[in-house]
Amino acid sequence: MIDNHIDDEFNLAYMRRAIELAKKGTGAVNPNPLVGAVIVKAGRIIGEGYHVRYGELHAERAAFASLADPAEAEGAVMYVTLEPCCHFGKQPPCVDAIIEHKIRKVYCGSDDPNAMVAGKGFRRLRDAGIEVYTHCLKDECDALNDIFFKYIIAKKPYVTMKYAMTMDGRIATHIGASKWITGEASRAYVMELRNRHKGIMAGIGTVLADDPMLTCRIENGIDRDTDNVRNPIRIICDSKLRIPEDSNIVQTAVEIETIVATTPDGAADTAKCDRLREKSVSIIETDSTDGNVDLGQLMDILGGKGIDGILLEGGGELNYSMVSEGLVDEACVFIAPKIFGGEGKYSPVSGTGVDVPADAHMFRLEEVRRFDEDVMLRYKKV
Ligand code: AOF
Ligand code: ZN
Repeated sequence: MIDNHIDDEFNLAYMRRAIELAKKGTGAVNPNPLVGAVIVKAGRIIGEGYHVRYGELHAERAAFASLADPAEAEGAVMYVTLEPCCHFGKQPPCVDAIIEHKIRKVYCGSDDPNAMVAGKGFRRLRDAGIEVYTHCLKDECDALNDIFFKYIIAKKPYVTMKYAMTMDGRIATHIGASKWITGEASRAYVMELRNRHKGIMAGIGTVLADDPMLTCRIENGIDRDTDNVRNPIRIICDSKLRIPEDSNIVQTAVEIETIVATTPDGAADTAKCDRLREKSVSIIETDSTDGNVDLGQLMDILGGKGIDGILLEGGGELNYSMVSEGLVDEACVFIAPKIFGGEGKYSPVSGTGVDVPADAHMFRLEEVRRFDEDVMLRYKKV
């Protein structure tokens, strides 16, 4: 049950503003959450802020820092998209700042599942006599932090599988040509997805076929005020260490963090490993039972390195392996209004496949969005 006054149009408008602010941290706060905060007094916004960059001020303290005079906060109302923290991390507890500034009332969106916070933030505020209302625009606030919510509990990356296909489900023509399937608007959105995820993952097949860069090329269409646009860490699954030393990815590894994940078999070529390392490529070796990289183990290792989200832009084999091992949390499927035909070799998800429909890997439809003549369907794992 939502309290009536949470639904008050002014409250919703202030929380929407806090959500807009939170989004400005996209690409720069990981593995922390996106958080925005607004301070309101006498029907006027007197301060606002957001978590700008990992390790820096939290949204609430950024909002206090924006006040013309800190004393103005006395008796004001704060709108914050996430439960305020109550622990010492890289930053001191936000609840202390809220109490010290004599805020009268706090509206929050999401609960913070971080075990250090998880309800204790709300309790500290209430114990200090502050009125606290939770779950104001909860769904919208929660949608900011799918990545954080998984990572803070599981310590494994949230994986978004992305692919673009034709109406007949092809990711390339029968001779393997794939540039381009979708239009510019879809491709621009993919750059936003690359910005949102700390890592981007592809298979060696994609590297050999397309020699991609896997960088984030955002020119417009995104708020660049904060200069937050950065390239994701590139992760290439390469069981046999076939990656060409003159590939675009290896050649640019000095500037853009690059990881090659391989097996004991691939790592046996120690001379190649050394040459790749000299070119700044990091090599992760996982166990292997079937000749392939152990993807579950790889996710644990990447999580341990603080990689909280991965955009999976695999070919069919890698996509299927990730899906069948239950490692895909979300799928963004772009469909272009064209038909390629052909034998069906170029499928977005291939592998062995299931035998009967009852064994299908199930997802729930979350969003249907149009990008000019393309559509994007967004699904979450059930
Ligand atoms: C907030 N407001 O803006 C953020 C919060 O190491 P630290 O100090 O940056 O703490 C990170 C944790 O604090 C993070 O895991 C999450 O629980 C919370 N993030 N909390 O009140 C913010 N970014
Ligand atoms: Zn905080």
